[in-house]
Amino acid sequence: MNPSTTRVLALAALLASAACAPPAPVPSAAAYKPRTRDLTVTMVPLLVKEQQSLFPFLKDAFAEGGVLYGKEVYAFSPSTFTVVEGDTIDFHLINPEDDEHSFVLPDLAVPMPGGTTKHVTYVARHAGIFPIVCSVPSHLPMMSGQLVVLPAATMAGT
Ligand SMILES: [Cu+2]
Repeated sequence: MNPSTTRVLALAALLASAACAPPAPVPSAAAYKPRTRDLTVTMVPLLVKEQQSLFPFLKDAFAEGGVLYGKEVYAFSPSTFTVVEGDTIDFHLINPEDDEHSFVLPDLAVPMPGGTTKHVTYVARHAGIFPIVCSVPSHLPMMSGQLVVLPAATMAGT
């Protein structure tokens, strides 16, 4: 093999290896920057004793042996919140009626007497799905919700 042929083969081998080489690393997307999110939550009655004249079926439901005996149905509106790990949540809580409620998350318990509004700050430190409940026994298990905290790594570049 003459020197010129050797050089051509070496060059071809070099080009072939370059073509099969893994692509250059793409710079990773910018890390997620935690945000502050304003969330307003209103505590609302859905099926409560005051409605028995409006919905006659409630008399049986609330009576002893009825499907809602010892209970009333209230809700957080909205009841599911989605944020990202590291976000700060400014909860604006509103209880417009005369019944007492509470807003309970891991590491947070806010009593909500009737006719009150409260502003509380909560940092979503860990990814996961966390229950939100009202701790008044007659409101459980219906008055509940979820805080969904997405992993920050999945939100890079957003
Ligand atoms: Cu409640």
